[in-house]
Amino acid sequence: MGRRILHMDMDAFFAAIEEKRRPELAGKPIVIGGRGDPHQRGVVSTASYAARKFGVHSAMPLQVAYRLCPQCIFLPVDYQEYVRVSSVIKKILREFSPVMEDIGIDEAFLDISDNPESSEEIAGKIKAGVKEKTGLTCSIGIAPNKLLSKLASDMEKPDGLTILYKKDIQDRIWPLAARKLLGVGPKTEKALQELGISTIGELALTPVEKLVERFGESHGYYLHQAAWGKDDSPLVTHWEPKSISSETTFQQDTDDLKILKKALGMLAGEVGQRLKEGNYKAWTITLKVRFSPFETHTRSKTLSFPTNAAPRIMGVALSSLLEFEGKKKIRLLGIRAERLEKPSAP
Ligand code: TTP
Ligand code: MG
Repeated sequence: MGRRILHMDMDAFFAAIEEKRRPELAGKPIVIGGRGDPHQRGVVSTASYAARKFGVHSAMPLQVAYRLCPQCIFLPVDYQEYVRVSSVIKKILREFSPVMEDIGIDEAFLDISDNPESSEEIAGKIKAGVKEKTGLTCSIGIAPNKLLSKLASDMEKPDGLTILYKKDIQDRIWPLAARKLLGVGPKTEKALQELGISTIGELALTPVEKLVERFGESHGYYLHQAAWGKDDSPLVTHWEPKSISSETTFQQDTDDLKILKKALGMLAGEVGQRLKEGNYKAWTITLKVRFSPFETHTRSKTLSFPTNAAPRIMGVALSSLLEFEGKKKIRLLGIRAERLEKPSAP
């Protein structure tokens, strides 16, 4: 049957979770961002569809959102809860294929090529499972590759299901704005507009030489291929971490060295343990210190040989801590192991 890639993206994710746990908010214009106070600094994480009607959108300053929609309900970000819901959803997806690329808190690609059920059946079961376990709706796109499936999941939001085949490219993809393509950000969009290109169809019909001249070999060629719906990139199912870290916030801000040392010891133990589990050693140990209320500093030290030993991590972090002149009380401590390497087996 060929390759079948499914892309799932939750609808108004953070806002939908808040609506679900506070039924009195259902259908109301709600905005999630920062500490939930539109008079403080911070940006909009997301807005419910009712709030989007007022022009409120992600990444907009909260104060601007308030000007557009003073009657909107502003709520703080509860990241912990959203991560919990996210993992419930990812677990449901994995029941339909072991090959999943996790690309964000509320979206993922799933390779369903080897699943014997029809695309409609799989999508229907995923939607029902997500609804049952979380009460939320998602939008799903299914297509022969990642590029098209991501476009598809966005086409009938919210609670959408779009199945695209190669033959649909001219009718359904070409009318879309070029910026909808993966890899076309604001900069590329502007450059395309200068070339008189605003839709994916116009991009497809532009000679590839012209694109290569403007964007260079690799990006120019990519844009041409993408506009024709071509993409054979594999799902990335395993990421090597760039760093391993752990942090802790004190119940009460403190400058008591005994308490601080104990916390560092625990953090170093945890980071060391996780390094060992992944068979990593780290060249750089970074200490993070937050003084009350929001003043954060980091201090990195690079070692002469890499380590995953908790006592050594603790020693480096402690020497960094002692470099801070002890005056202010500390709210949070963190240790991050960076520049990881996998020592080859002996
Ligand atoms: P999106 O999937 O981009 O948005 P959404 O799920 O809120 O709405 P849609 O129905 O259009 O998919 O992002 C998922 C979550 O990620 C979103 O609920 C909040 C968070 N987020 C931010 O914190 N900042 C941002 O700039 C964006 C785009 C998202
Ligand atoms: Mg979403």
